[in-house]
Amino acid sequence: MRPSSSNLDALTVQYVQASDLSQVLESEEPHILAVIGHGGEQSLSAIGKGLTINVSLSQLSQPPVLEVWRSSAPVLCDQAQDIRLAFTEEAVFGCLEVSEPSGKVLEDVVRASYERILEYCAQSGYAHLLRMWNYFPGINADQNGLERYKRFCMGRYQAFSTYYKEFVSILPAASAVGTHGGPFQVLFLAGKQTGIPLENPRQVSAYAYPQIYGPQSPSFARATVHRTSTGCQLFVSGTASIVGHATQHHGDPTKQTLETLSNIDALLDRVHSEYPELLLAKPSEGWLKVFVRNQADFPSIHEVLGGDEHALAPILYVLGEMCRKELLVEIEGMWNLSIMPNE
Ligand code: 3EB
Repeated sequence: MRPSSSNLDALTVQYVQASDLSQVLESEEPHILAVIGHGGEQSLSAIGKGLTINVSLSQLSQPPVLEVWRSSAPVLCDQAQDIRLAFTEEAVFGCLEVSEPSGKVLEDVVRASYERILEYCAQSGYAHLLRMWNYFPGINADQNGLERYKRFCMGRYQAFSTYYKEFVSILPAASAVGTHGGPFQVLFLAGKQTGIPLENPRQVSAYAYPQIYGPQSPSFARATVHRTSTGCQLFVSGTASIVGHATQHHGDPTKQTLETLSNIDALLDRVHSEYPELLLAKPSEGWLKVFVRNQADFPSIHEVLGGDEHALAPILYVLGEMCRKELLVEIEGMWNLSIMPNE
């Protein structure tokens, strides 16, 4: 994948086979923001460019690939206490990993982590969170009588509501996925320019979910549009088979995948109607990640997404648990958008 000529300062994601990595990194230095491995099949310790992050989710696609985030602008790396950082003039990619101390409830770990990140963003000038990824083990497991995902939502809500009176308008796109083990991990992208949150017309906003889903509703936007003088990105949150606020198609991975695609289509339509000057760039300038709860469902999910008509972008499939036990599949993505030149 090459950067598009119309959008030279694009952020791009590339799925790279381990055997091609050194070649890609050599040609791209110093423009690598992050190299993310899933499942620990590859050793990342020797990379030394951008952030190296291991997420404890095994890949279903073959051959295994690494997720490489890069910018066409030069990248510098730094560390702010326990947050690892890779930044350009315009944006920062960060990673915070915290092992959960035994005896501490998850919301306390999450609140403290989010407060650290919000504080860093405010102080650094990269004040606008655009996209966040949350990974932690046992997402559906019970901790002292409450599901860990619900505890996660409590901690995140507490941090956002402490920092912002009206936080709905600043919420980033997000994903929250259960891993097979390891620390609580937050990956984030923040920018100097604000991100514009977008909601899905087919879905109740997650921050307005009723209490049946947990004591605090999930604090994220369905998507964020990030527009700067040099480029424009659309970040789409983990999207699932939810219409209104209810899970659809219990037990049916094929129908859940189709419903999820309808949700993503509805979001893309909304982008198109609200910002007619923004054009979805070529599919190869986007990137999708599909989280699959049960390995046995992979063939049917792959069959739906493998079809040409849905070949929106390159896809990475990983095994991961979603926040509701009934959800079998979740899809997220990022696209570079072209800005139509003024006539
Ligand atoms: C949903 O739509 C599915 O809590 O950060 C998707 C993306 C979901 C992000 C989060 C949760 C989160 O409610 C679950």
